Amino acid sequence: MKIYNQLLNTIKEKGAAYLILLDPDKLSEDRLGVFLKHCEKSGVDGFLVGGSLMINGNFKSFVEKVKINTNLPVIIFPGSITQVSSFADAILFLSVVSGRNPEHLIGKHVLAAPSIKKSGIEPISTAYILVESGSTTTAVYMSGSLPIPRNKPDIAAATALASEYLGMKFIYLEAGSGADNSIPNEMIKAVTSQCSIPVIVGGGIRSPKTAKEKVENGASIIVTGNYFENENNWDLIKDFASSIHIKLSVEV
Ligand code: 1GP
Repeated sequence: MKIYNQLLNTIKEKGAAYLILLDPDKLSEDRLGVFLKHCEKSGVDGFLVGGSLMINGNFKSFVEKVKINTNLPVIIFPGSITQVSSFADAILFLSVVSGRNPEHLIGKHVLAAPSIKKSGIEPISTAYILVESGSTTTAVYMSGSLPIPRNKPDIAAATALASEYLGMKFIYLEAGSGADNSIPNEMIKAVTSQCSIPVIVGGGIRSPKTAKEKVENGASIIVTGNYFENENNWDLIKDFASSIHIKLSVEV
């Protein structure tokens, strides 16, 4: 089954899906296998792999190692056009629709499309919406674009709706990795009340309670990254997963 359909099924069955972002620059390959197994046992639904920079990590060997160590979907969340690998199952084909930088709206995509085709992985077109979250995030800086002000849910909703009309399959509301503040609940509500495609929410989510609030306001997929780069927090993965899987917790 295609990864996109698999995610839609998970959302339908569990109320929302939980993805963990693995940044090759920040996670040591030595502990990767242990971490992935722990995530699987804790109820995680899949992994995003990517990073804004690739300073220490080796992207291709990292993706291969992830794929060898898990049966869950492995989806590239590219920080640059070099982050393509046939070992992954799919790639979020991101267009930074919150900005007006043509390179991140279509330019990089033209360069990346042939290598994605060659790799055989599934591209999932995703409207990437950067939202102001306190201080300048790496995603905002690297994209050379302005984020949507966090007190302007209507702009986010109109942007998301336009993206749906353009044929995008997911909306990704991004506060940025390690953001001071996560995406405001009112903004998630405004976007999900306008759109019929699933909305991914990530950036600055550091507690199961916050994750649950995002789902209650309409998010279909929650992404966390930063928080579990600290091994001391691993015990909480299960709590995050059960807070996000709102349908399962209702039935228990
Ligand atoms: C970043 O949305 C993801 O692209 C995850 O953010 O690392 O803050 O959890 P965090």
